[in-house]
Amino acid sequence: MASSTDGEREMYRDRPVLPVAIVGHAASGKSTLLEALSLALSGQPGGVWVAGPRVDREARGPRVVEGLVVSARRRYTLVDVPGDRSLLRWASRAVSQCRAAILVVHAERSVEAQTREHLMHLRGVPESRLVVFVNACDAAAEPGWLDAVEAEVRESLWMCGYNGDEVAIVRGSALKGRHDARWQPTVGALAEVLERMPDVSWDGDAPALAQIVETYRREGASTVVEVFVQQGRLRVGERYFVPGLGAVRVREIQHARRPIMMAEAGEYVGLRLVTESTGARGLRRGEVLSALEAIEARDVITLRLRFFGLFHPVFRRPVPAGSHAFVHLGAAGCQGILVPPSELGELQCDREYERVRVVLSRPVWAVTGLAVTLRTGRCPPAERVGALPAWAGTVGVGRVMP
Ligand SMILES: Nc1nc2c(ncn2[C@@H]2O[C@H](COP(=O)(O)OP(=O)(O)OP(=O)(O)O)[C@@H](O)[C@H]2O)c(=O)[nH]1
Ligand SMILES: [Mg+2]
Repeated sequence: MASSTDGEREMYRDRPVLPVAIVGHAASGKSTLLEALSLALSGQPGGVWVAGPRVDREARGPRVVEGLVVSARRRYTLVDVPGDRSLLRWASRAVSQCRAAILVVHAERSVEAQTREHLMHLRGVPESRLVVFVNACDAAAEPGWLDAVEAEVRESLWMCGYNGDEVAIVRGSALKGRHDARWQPTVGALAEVLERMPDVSWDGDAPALAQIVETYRREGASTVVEVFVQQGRLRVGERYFVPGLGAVRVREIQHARRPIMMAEAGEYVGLRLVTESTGARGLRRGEVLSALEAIEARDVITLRLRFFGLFHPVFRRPVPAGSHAFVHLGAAGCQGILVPPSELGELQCDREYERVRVVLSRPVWAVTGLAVTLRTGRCPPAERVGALPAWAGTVGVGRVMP
């Protein structure tokens, strides 16, 4: 019954919510850790493994999935980010919403390419809400080797702009940590680090603002989407504005597959929306629902950019001013033209830049601090007649500046 479900949800809502991104190189054990950690957190007195991760993973290929688990002291949304380099854009989505992160490093392979790339992406998550899990220690028995791995991890933390000595590092095994009595305490230790992380203060009383992170079925005027509530509250029956589209009305809200009447800041929820203007186009990933008509959609953004050439000798080719780019802004994707500071003709791929502008092909919601992935490649300057963008890959990450 809906009312008892609501009552159940209310019970957990007295605990603060924390979305945590689980990031790291491909096959480092992130998905395995999500399960082990969910078991550890929900195994505490008063803990509940509420839902997930969602099972539609195989159906839609590797993608971001979330699980909701309640511990003794808070509600965690554990966000599993796929590690493959071709899926780096998913990391911008997760990093834009999550206020804490677990970086998974495989004990046998130590720091790898996406370990550093994800770490660069995370900048903005404070040291106090970042923890490194050195996984698969069951397969790398030598303590001397693990000390070396830990040293390399700290060095990478420093390189990526963190105070490497202030970040907690936990050694353990996600695979064995699910049921093996010898390894369970290692996942327990990770759960303890999470429990000690400071709370995030969500602005629950601000006007509602939610970003669409996924769109699903469209049935006539009704569309099912997944959103992350950035601030305020969304309620069933209320109208919200989608810039460039018009008004939508919320018909249903689901949280962890349960119907609820209201969604709160910090939560991922499913919405059934009805578009009020006839003939309207579909809703797009990255668009926002807002209680106010005037929200910050920009067609020029300024970025603080960090190029991966800092670590990869592969990305040494400079990016000329006026290059085509593709930016992932949180969950949104948009084409644009790169405009470096006027004194620079091109951007070196092993640097960090403070004020790179991107002229976007359409207005996109881009609040200050939003995580960005930048794709360029064999990009001819845009003004050349007939020049078409040829995407070659992700070359850097950054954040939106004021
Ligand atoms: N020995 C050992 N193997 C592990 C451990 N954790 C994960 N694995 C194995 O490593 C492989 C990859 O694990 P996943 O959890 O799928 O890794 P992932 O990081 O989610 O991979 P992607 O999503 O592809 O980036 C699987 O075969 C796991 O069984 C561990 O603690 N010890
Ligand atoms: Mg995985």
